Amino acid sequence: MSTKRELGLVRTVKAVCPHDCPDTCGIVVTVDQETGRAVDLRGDKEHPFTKGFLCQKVSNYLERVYHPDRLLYPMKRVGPKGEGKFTRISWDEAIRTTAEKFRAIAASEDGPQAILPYSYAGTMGKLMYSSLDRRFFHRLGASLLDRTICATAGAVGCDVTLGTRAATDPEAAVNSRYIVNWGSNTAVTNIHFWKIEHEARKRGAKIVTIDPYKSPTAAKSDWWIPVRPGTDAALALGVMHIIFREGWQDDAYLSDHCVGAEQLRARALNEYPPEKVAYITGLSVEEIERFAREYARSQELFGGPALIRLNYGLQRHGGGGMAVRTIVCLPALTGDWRHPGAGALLSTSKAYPFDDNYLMRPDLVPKGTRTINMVNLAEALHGELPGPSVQALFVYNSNPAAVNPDQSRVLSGLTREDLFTVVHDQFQTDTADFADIVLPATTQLEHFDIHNSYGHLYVQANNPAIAPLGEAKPNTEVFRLLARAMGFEPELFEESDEEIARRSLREGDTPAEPTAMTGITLDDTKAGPVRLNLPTNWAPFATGEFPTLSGKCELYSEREARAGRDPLPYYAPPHEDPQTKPDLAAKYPLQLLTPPASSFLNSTFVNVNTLRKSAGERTLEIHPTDAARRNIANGQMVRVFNGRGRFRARAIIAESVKPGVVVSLGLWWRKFTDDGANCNSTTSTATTDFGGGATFFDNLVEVTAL
Ligand SMILES: Nc1nc2c(c(=O)[nH]1)N[C@H]1C(S)=C(S)[C@@H](COP(=O)(O)OP(=O)(O)OC[C@H]3O[C@@H](n4cnc5c(=O)[nH]c(N)nc54)[C@H](O)[C@@H]3O)O[C@H]1N2
Ligand SMILES: Nc1nc2c(c(=O)[nH]1)N[C@H]1C(S)=C(S)[C@@H](COP(=O)(O)OP(=O)(O)OC[C@H]3O[C@@H](n4cnc5c(=O)[nH]c(N)nc54)[C@H](O)[C@@H]3O)O[C@H]1N2
Ligand SMILES: [Mo]
Repeated sequence: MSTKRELGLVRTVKAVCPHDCPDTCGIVVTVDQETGRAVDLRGDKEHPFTKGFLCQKVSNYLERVYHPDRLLYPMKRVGPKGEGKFTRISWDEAIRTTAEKFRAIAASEDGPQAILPYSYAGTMGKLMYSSLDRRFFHRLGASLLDRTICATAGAVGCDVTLGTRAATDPEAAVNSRYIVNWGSNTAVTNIHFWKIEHEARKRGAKIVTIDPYKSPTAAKSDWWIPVRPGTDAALALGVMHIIFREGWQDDAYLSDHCVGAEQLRARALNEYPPEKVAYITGLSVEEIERFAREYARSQELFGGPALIRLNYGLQRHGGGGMAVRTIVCLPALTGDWRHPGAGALLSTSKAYPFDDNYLMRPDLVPKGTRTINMVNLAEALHGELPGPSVQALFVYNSNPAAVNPDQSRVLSGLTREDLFTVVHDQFQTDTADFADIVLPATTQLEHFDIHNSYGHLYVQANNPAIAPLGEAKPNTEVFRLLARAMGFEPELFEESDEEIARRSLREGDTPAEPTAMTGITLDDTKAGPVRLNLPTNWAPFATGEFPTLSGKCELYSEREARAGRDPLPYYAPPHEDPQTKPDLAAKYPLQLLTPPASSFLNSTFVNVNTLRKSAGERTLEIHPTDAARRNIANGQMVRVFNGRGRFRARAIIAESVKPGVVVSLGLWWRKFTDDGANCNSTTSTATTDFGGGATFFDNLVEVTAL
């Protein structure tokens, strides 16, 4: 290869990792000019944030791109639903069949709302995630999908307190001296930020992890705080109690930039004494007192401000939205928002002013169109939601047969003979097995896209490196073809992907007030990552300026009060809480957490042999006391079950969990299991208090030896 390189027979292309991860890595792909094949893929050393290193999954990306199981042409079903028997058809037939079906449903009594698009974040590119697809379904008048499966509980929770997502400049976090990974497996799910935490540690920072599970992050931290699942709001309120009791609060920040400090103080002091918080959270009073002291006094004790790296684990419980709303009050009490890289960091995605209205055209949605919460796919497919029953499902960027809660009911819904299902994917996923029509999708190496990030502040274009494999097509092209077949207005769909990207950047606009993207052109981003127009050491709330109604940090929320809800933070127990649901816990006493395995990205990569081997097999980590009570030996196969379903796993007896908690790392494909189920056979479709989010980790089960 080096000779080819010397002879100028290879070229390099700047690409972007499209997967659902905060890091949004810069990638360099080397392509053999003679064969057109990508021969090397590595991290872009010139990327200021991701700095040339990739995770294990994407280091092996060419194995995924050139996988022998790539879908290469459209197919239609020939066997029973779910069996996965298909025969090749032309694109023309696939598009025609789909358009005919959509037209017939739209013209029927049920109307177009009987059609449900189903997508999530298989790719996070602005074009492939949400552009012509949305325009198409909006124009069609299909049911709207509320994309709640991951981030909405915390997003709405943050909004209540801050008016936006909790954000700070991730690169400035090296300045923090007390870093709390709160429900965040940073070492696995956000590896470039973990590197920054270590940079801070070299400068004297202490790293703490609050997690019921001794995750790789907890194991490598200076202190693991094993909170009981779903009780983080109580812990945060206990910390507030101690801060107010000791007078450690930043009174100037509270009075200048916050509303409701007095009310919050009264709530925390009266209702969340450490003894009560210890009972709820399963922590000792000493642990709570020590954490509050270290966190609130990090300047004196560690020489700098504190940062909470807040992530998704704590959101996946009944009270997940309120937990986030509560935790993001803390930096106002301590005044940590004053300092760059301190405060709290959930997601930087809102820092990017892409023109989403232009991309998705919500104005095309017919008035009165219903919205279906994606977490309730099981209910939607069984006709249990208001409005017409779902007769057609179009799945792309997602694998609901594996990732959705209540798996067995999702599968029985997908098995309905009268349901017309189209799946557009790169692989024959568990969901594709239930399709009537399967469409082959390009990978990121084969199409163009433009990206924001939810973990850094750079805009990046993904330049295509290779030609599409087989007859694979990008999402945008599929919806162009469908729009043509439906006879929809060409001006909505006949725009090139690059043109859409330019318009989404608002290229050429000269707004009265420049934005974080003014002046950033597509051509700049094609050459490499471009930082948003934000100051170095960006600290959005250093001098208040919260984008709430009051313009302040809303410790007390007038908006919540007007909506008839509690205007102050409080602890809401999980739906399936052993403390408050003793009857349920008598049958299913263990709280099951099913976070993703590090070698997989949710259900993506499970079919890549190197990564599946690295993940090993399905396991269940269980505390020695809980194992002994059930006569479970280390390494023995167990059944994990509740009223919704069951799956098998190999027991690992370990103190990585406290008694009462079990962990099974997630999202296997059914076809790679011996029982045709994954952990989502046990999870429920109950939703979070804010944002209608999924409650994957709010899940009581029992375990027996097999
Ligand atoms: N390698 C890899 N990286 C990923 C992903 C992946 O699948 N694999 N997924 C990507 C996606 S889509 C997302 S959303 C992010 C998720 O990023 P994270 O939120 O970091 O990931 P999780 O592992 O879901 O949850 C983090 C931790 O929360 C803990 N947890 C569970 N319940 C509670 C609780 O009640 N309180 C507290 N304090 N902690 C709790 C879990 O045990 C887990 O260790 O990661 C992204 N990055
Ligand atoms: N029990 C449990 N369940 C969970 C979670 C958990 O921690 N525990 N995590 C939850 C979270 S955080 C999330 S974000 C969701 C994720 O749910 P999904 O977004 O469904 O994620 P993936 O499993 O990664 O599936 C994405 C699919 O998109 C396909 N794809 C990739 N690129 C393209 C493209 O360009 N075009 C098309 N058409 N398809 C493409 C991939 O091949 C893959 O099959 O899962 C949730 N489910
Ligand atoms: Mo996610």
